[in-house]
Amino acid sequence: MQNIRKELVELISKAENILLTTHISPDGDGYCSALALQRIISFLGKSSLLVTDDDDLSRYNYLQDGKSREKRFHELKEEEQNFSLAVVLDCNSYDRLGERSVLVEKAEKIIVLDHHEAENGLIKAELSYIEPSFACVGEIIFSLLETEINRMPVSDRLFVCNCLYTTILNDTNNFVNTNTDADVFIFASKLVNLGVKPNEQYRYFFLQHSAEELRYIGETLSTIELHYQRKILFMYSTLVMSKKNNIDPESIMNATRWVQGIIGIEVITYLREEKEGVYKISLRSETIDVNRIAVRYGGGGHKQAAGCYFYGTLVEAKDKLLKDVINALECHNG
Ligand SMILES: [Mn+2]
Repeated sequence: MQNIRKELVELISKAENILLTTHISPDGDGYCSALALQRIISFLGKSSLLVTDDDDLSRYNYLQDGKSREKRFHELKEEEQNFSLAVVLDCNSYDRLGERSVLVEKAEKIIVLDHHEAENGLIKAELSYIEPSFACVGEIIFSLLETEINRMPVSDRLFVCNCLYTTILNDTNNFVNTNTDADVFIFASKLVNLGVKPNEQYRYFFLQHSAEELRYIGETLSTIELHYQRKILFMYSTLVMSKKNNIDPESIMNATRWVQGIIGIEVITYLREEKEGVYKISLRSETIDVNRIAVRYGGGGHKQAAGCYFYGTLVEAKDKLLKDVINALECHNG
């Protein structure tokens, strides 16, 4: 860890211009750890640019204080696409960078900080720290740069800590996912010591629903089906549902959060229509390794939460997926 820290600080201090980026459909871990790292990097005297796709990230606006430097990939002019250092967070695979993979490929040096299982298309990097034992990438950043964070001016430090706390909220689902361990609580308590107010951060992150969002979720929940002796929950959202409720599904939390804890359910399978013939699949399970299923579809994630895309009809997606999930459950049960 000490060596990683040294290398990290050295690579940053030698870099001319730094790219920060994360996986497609950025989440509260990838995006907020990038916001935090950017502020730490600027404390180290370097500027960096956080580049994302066109996703609606407005649900994170409450964190912002106007000092972050961000651009959308399509806004970058040709001459703005060269970086001396690319830092990839919460992602270890070119496949999950989407179009932004060209930026990383072109960068002179690359750092990867991640906690996912190593995926297809692994990014070759000068410094690659992929450690699935961390609950979130925010925890990796804090472990590596705690000294710097403690030295930062109060307002910047609070910004960093709120962003890092959000990475915990996102990846542990407010300390309930199985990745919640003693280290997460120690990390969180340090952030609270530095001024984070857990009640506020929880409210901002989890409770900002519009009535339309809940109506959309309600319509999604009304599609729930149970399969395989009620062990598999299947549900879906359609474009009609999101249009009718004026919802951008990317801008709200994944609907699977509303069906966790249903008695007897071992696997949650959620399909969301992205455009005609394209479905985004979310898999959740505490019994089987759903990452192994997602990888087969070109996706990935964690053992207990993973995602991928399916090209075809809803019926085809459902048939194929249920077969794969049932297979995995049968293997698991021997
Ligand atoms: Mn993560």
